Amino acid sequence: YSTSSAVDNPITPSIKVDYTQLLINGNFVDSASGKTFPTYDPRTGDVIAHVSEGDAEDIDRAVSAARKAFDEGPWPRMTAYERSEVLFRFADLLDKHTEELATLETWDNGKPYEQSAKIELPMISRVIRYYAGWADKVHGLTVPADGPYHVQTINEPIGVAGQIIPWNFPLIMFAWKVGPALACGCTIVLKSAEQTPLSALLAAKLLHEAGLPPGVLNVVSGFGRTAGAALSSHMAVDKLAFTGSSATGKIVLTSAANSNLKPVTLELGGKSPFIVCKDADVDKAVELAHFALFFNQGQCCCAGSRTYVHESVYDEFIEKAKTRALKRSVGDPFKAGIEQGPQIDSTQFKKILGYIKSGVESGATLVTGGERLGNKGYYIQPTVFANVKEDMLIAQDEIFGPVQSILKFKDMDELIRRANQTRYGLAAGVFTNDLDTANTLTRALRVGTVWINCYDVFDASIPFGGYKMSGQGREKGVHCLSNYLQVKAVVTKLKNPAW
Ligand code: TXE
Repeated sequence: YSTSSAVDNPITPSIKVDYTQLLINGNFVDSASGKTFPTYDPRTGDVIAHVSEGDAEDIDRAVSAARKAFDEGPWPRMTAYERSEVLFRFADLLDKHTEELATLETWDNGKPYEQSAKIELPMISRVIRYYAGWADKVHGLTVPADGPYHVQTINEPIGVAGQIIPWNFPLIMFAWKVGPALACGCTIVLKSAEQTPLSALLAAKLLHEAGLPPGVLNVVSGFGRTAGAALSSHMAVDKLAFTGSSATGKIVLTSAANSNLKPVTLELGGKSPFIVCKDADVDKAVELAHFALFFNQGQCCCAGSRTYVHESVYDEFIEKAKTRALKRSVGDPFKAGIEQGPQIDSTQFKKILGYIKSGVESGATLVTGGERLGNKGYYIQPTVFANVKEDMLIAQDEIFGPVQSILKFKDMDELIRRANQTRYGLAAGVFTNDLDTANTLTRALRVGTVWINCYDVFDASIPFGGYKMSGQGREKGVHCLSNYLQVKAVVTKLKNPAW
């Protein structure tokens, strides 16, 4: 690997952390208990800052603020255009503060700074602008019902939205959740992930600077079992949106049902196939398959984590995948040219090393990697396994790390059966120039997104979500709006039906 010596000599970030308290009703406040928790730098395991730790009482305070801001306004009663103006101003502020936001994101999460600043921040302001544009285009229908009635539908905001987000893309998850909810006129209590609480606080501060009234967005940092559980079971929350593991997805769905039956959208784990067909240009396929798996340290719900390669190009592919993994530049994410930083924390780090061990023990061939890198922090060598079979744990479970599992296939029917042989159904990649192969696979794969000759294309307008245990509902695009709306039918009797 072209590792950087900076793995053991981390660069000091150029900013200081300004916001560590909870954001409730437009003010930064301590948690009711006064407790704080540390957030760590994944490059070293050192503490970056102590952050206010919200639990049930703080969620209660935040929900009351959001409830009042919804029930008494002004947010849901402002004109849709006024709401869109706030979001447009917020997007401008995101652009203006890119350096600060990207620095916090990299510091707290470990992802390469160039990725935070040049890929993610522009995506984030783009998503906000996309939903800003929708605010005044959410409208109902006129319905041609039988009888002497004039019938219309009105789309109304659903109310107070509870939103629980993970640590792998803290700001992107913030934008995907907050953008559509605000455009629809909802108010929000957002719980960030305990590993990465920092960037959401700064983003929420900027949203207030853009003109968001107090109480419309409340941000509570804290843990899942306390703050997250209190939010998902709260009786005054009207809707819950969750992104995280399938195991926790089941828990939040259950507590939503057991409390007030609030509707839930879930964006959960995946084990997505990336399929390299026999006609593929092997060099290009290797590069795309590498990106599909290793991007963001492999910590993507839609990572192409089962690389299926046709037997006719399999040996060549393995050799080249190895060469590419060896070339991957791993090091301090603040250094220029770094492709891979550390994993998020020691739990994930140990989980990934455990899966690598299990891969070796179950008989897969370790082609390269397999060890930690450096002596500090949570860096892992880019790892490639060949001869992987579906019944191995590494082909079934979400590893969420830089571990590529390569499987060999022969014919299409067999491939389709095997690619669908998973409890997940988030995404798939297909690499081919054959139209019929691409169309057949697109129709046969039970997944929410098929990327053909591309991967991880996340335009704001494209719906994203999973089949099977990868989730329920869709985010982004027009499809996400319905998550935050209620439909009211209005039936008016006509005195003179002739008109
Ligand atoms: O996830 P959790 P974790 C997968 C990935 C990873 C594994 C575990 O495989 O290795 O999940 O990661 C909150 N009630 N993904 O433990 O627990 C929690 O505080 C309410 C895939 O981080 O799902 C955090 O805010 N909330 C994924 C959020 O849920 C609870 C991204 C996610 O944490 C809660 C992240 C509870 N009882 C991990 N328990 C993706 N789809 O992209 C936890 N939380």
